[in-house]
Amino acid sequence: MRGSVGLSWRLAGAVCLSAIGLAMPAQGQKAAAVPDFAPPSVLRAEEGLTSTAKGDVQAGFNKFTSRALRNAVDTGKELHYVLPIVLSDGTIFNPATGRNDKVRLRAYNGTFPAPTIKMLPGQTVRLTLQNKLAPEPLCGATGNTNIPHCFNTTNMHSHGLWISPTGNSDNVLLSIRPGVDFQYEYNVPADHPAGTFWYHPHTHGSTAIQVGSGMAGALLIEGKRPPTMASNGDLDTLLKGFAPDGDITKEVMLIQQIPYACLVDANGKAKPEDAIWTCNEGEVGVVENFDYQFDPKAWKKSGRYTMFNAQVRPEMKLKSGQLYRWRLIDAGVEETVNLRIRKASNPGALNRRAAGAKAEEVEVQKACAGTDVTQFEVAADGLTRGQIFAKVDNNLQPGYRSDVLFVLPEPGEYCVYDDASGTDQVMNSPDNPKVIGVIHAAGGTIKGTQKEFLTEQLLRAADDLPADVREVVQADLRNDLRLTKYIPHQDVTEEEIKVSGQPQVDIAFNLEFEVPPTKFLINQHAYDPNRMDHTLILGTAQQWQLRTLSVNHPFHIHVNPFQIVDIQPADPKVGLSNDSKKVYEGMKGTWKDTIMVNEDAIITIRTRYSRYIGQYVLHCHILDHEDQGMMQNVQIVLPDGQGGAQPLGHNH
Ligand SMILES: [Cu+2]
Repeated sequence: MRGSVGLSWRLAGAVCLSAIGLAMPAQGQKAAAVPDFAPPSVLRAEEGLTSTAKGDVQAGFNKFTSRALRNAVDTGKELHYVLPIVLSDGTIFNPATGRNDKVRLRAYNGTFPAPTIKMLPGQTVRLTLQNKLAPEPLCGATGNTNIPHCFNTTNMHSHGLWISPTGNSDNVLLSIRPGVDFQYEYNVPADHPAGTFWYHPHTHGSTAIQVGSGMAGALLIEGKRPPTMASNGDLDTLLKGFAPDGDITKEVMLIQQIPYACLVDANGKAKPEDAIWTCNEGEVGVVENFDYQFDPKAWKKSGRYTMFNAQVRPEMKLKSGQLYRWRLIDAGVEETVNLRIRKASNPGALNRRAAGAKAEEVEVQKACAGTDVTQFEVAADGLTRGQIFAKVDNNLQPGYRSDVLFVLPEPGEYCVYDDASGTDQVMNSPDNPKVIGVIHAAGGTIKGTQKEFLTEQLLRAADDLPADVREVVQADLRNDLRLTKYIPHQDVTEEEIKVSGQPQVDIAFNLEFEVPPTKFLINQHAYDPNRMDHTLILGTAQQWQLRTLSVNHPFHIHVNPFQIVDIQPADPKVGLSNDSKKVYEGMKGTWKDTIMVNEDAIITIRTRYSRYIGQYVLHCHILDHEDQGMMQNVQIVLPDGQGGAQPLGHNH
């Protein structure tokens, strides 16, 4: 649980502790005990306003009266969350020293990991973001929008949600400066898919620093709509019996990489770049120096570990012979994780102090050679797949979500490791296998294969459905684990694209190194806030083609998800590399909001512009690339040839 030995977290500076409810003193530099593993806390909806306003009075702009809000919350129609951002003190376990390093990071709610936010389809969710970071009056002084800047300026992105991108909704073109509160209002439509989404800041210039500081949390839309003969339903209704205590927030596995560094010594003197990754007595790890901490080689040099729910190498206690759902959220900034779960062949060789490429690789080879645990993927980027896809190696990129079902087939220890193939796909730098978590499993042993066990469990879960729809769902499951009664979106057909009559949109990522500094480009341009790169027509469907001219980049677009229709080699004579074949295996036909674009691949996607108009962005989800220019503006306009503009006006 939070506050147990080894993981502690408190606010830096003079922010009121009681408002946050967290105040364990930081651990000293003694050897760290292994803390219990727990899911992120869950953000509780406020029953009234948190301002000092008493009774039924107006408390500021765009806020309900407290009585009206309480009524709305009580009836489940509205939720009100308050989410402060504060500089907070805590510790992170460092395998290299066996100690907990002290860190001081920007944190949502003053907690690490950030709390999970839960919503229901059809709800209005108010989220008051309070920027309590220090003022930065000189920020942005370089005048170049593509030089990282204004690290304490923020905003909120609800990654993957299909809601309005404008005004006080999922609007990432806003800047919330230090000292400013802003109440976002998310109108989650009643037909919104349930699933695993996430939230993080998205202000151009400070995104990498803030997400790298740990500012990312799970955003779950819980589904309670069973399938009927007339309509598809939420997968949650089939899987609800497998959630621990029936609570889907306990399925969250938030994956993060925090490249914290000790930039100054105990006397406040700046350290040389090659010394910043070692934190000595009296030093505090921070995420403040973009050039040092987001250099393409920095993560490797840092020796830091990928974390689950804000823990380095967590020790998880699970039951064998039981089905689990993990909602994997890759909230990392720039590291590829090939997640693999495997029985420890030699648990005695597990080494919590493994540090450095050699020791990490040796540990995996010696300890982790047992049976693979298959990850049965039921949803990609929160959207339920038409058919469950079995993976041994789960390729996760920054921004990806992967909902997987799995069973630990027998009692014992299991390695959770990053099965790097030699080169990190995102960073194009050397990478090695690395244990990032250990599972201790007690309980039963399954009969038959993992797939047979899964099929039997799901068939039984479907027994509760009314007879007519049960027959369809169970026939689907028996037909190689299909889920056609649970998919949220219909295929975008060739015919639909043709009828829409829109030209294909081509996207090409590129890096230019010739003249320093490196240029981060899409279609040969760096981001310009005053340039509209794509104008799209509401109500149409369109095909896009994605490629990269220099290194691999994960493509992400806000608001409307896309369907992957084709993946072709960039050079037909050479074909796809084995790496690309593996990365894209099983992806054709799936819906996603983020997809890795490998150098040797051309990816064709289709999307629909439904319901929402307004301006938003697409970008590379290596967030330091985004901050340096790898982003474009997009707008959806009305289909009247005027973009819905006022006659003689100019404001869309
Ligand atoms: Cu990129």
